[in-house]
Amino acid sequence: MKSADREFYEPYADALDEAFEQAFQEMRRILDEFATDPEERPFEHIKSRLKDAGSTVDKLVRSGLEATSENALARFHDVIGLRIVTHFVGDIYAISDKIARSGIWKVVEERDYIARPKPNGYRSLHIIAAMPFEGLPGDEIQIEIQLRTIAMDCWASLEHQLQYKKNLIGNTALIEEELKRCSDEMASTDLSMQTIRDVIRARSGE
Ligand code: 0O2
Repeated sequence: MKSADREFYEPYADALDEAFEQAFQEMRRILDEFATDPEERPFEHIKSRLKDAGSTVDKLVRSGLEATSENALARFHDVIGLRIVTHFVGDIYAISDKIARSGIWKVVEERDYIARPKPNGYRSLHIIAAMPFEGLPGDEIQIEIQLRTIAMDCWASLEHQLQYKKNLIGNTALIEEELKRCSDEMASTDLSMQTIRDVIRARSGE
């Protein structure tokens, strides 16, 4: 953890560091249950991040809360974030099932932005999961797990890049429309790729 973040998250910084590591290892364990052969894995990569002090303080202020680490850890579910990027849409739901049955995490909420994309075209499955952890407020930590395909991740990453640049120009309606169109086209490709995989699996008797 960077020193500015450590300063903000005290007196919970050590416990948070441990919880962060434990959450990541637990997710690796769940994912390894699918297959040890990298070729057979249902995911492309996994990323983890601890929300930095600056964004956490901004969010606390926006939420009308006092900017303390206790408030952040007790009220927010995204201080620890995990992102799993899969090859196919079906893998997202297979992994989310395993998470729900892991016994370690209790699923608090599921936000399915694949079944119901955000109006701007954002797609992902978000799971808010609670993990017991002594030494943190309430002796637990809530984590945001984002699951998305490579195509959804590609769109989100490009849209994020364009977000602040877009604000430099006037009429953004056309750009927003185009971003939404790109997202819909990528979702359509995701569906086709899933169908191709299902056909291959059925024919090869998998
Ligand atoms: P970062 O750095 O990725 O963490 P909340 O988190 O509860 O305050 P909200 O709107 O209730 O906010 O949560 P939501 O939208 O379910 O999830 C927020 C996170 O999802 C964001 O985190 C992004 O990672 C991602 N996300 C949501 N909408 C979009 C979008 O339109 N475009 C892109 N590129 N990502 C999105 P942060 O905190 O913004 O950033």
